[in-house]
Amino acid sequence: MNSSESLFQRAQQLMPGGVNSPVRAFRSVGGTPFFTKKAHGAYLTTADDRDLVDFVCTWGPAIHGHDNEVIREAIAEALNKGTSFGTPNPYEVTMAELIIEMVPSIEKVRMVNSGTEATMTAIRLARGYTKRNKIIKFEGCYHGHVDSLLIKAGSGALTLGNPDSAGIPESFAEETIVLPFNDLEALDAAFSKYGEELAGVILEPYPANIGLIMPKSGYLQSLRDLCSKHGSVLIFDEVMTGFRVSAGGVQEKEDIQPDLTALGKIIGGGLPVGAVGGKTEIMDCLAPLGPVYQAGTLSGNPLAMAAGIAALKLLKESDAYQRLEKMGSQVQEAIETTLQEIGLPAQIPQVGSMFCLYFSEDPVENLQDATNSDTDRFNKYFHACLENGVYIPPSKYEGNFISTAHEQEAIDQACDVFVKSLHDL
Ligand code: KE4
Repeated sequence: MNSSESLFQRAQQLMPGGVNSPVRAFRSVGGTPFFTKKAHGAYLTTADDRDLVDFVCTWGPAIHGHDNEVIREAIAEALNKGTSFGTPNPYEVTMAELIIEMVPSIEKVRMVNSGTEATMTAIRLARGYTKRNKIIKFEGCYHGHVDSLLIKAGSGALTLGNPDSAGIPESFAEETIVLPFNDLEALDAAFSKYGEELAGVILEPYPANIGLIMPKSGYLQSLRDLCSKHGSVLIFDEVMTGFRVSAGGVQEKEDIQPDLTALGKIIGGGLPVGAVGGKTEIMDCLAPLGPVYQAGTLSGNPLAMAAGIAALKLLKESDAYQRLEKMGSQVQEAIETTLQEIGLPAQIPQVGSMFCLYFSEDPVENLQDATNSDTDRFNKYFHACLENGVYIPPSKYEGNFISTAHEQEAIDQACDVFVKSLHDL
């Protein structure tokens, strides 16, 4: 009675779409979503007692795999002292010190409870600090379900075909300018037209809610220069890429200093968390110091802080990124070789432990290219992988994640399945 099928039947009577987050519903790939009853290392165990190699990693947080012993013990130790105090606590100080040490541009940080809260706060800070209203975002970038950012958004919004959510007043949308990513002309034109009205620009520096798209050479630097020239706040949404592509995120890899950074996922070790950080002069606009209000009952709660501190220390003290890059390259090469063998046109961008697969003849450089990639073929590939014991994200617009726990058995097993699934297409 507790099969995924029966659980989903019950769930659909109780929760909209039977889920607590839309992308989990398998609406674009079709079929009934499996329920997970436990997870360990690189594997999920479903309610139907199937063990699956997991390339979703709970959408990014599980960079050390599931049920990591060090993180579990850190949570257990914190749990012995209580769950939430609603007062400052020592864990928050340690977490703030770690984030400031590891992320190049962050001088001060505010903990929140989700990536959405982090980007929402960053937008409000940019507007409060500059006393301007307009924001630039990019087609397909997803920054959580923030009213002024759910416009031509990616991830689940795109998967379900409603990148512009209902319920957002025109007056909000008018303050958001949406540009194609990687298009320097469009960027120049927007700054020429709106320059002094622009409070800020927010982007995923490596957009991974439309698959995985790399910025063209010089694009991020041009964006940095334009923001500096016009006094607009440059916001890197590194909720996904932070601590994922390197210890200091994209901003460390590309040596670009944003003014504000949104973080989440990995810094909670699997518990609810987000953070916004950046230049002191901007961050000090936040209450109780400044006029930009922001608050949260469970912000900085000791359990999420303890889990996140353990996760970050594991990254800091190990050669995790070299190991993750090695596995990412192994997957990329296995798929690339197979695509050439069978003459199947597809693109497989990969950076470190992030990759995706577009069934597209041409390189994918923006939302339009990603949308044009073959959805039916992706969906067949998704189900072939799942039938063979590998769970990749249930949407062509989502990125895949590898954890250090995938070494070496799970990654070898998965590569065999990827190759077989491509041959079966
Ligand atoms: P949360 O509010 O879901 O913690 O974070 C929102 C967010 C912000 N910025 C970026 C770059 C993100 O990728 C996300 C959330 N990512 C999606 C997956 N692409 C979360 C999965 C889901 O929505 O269920």
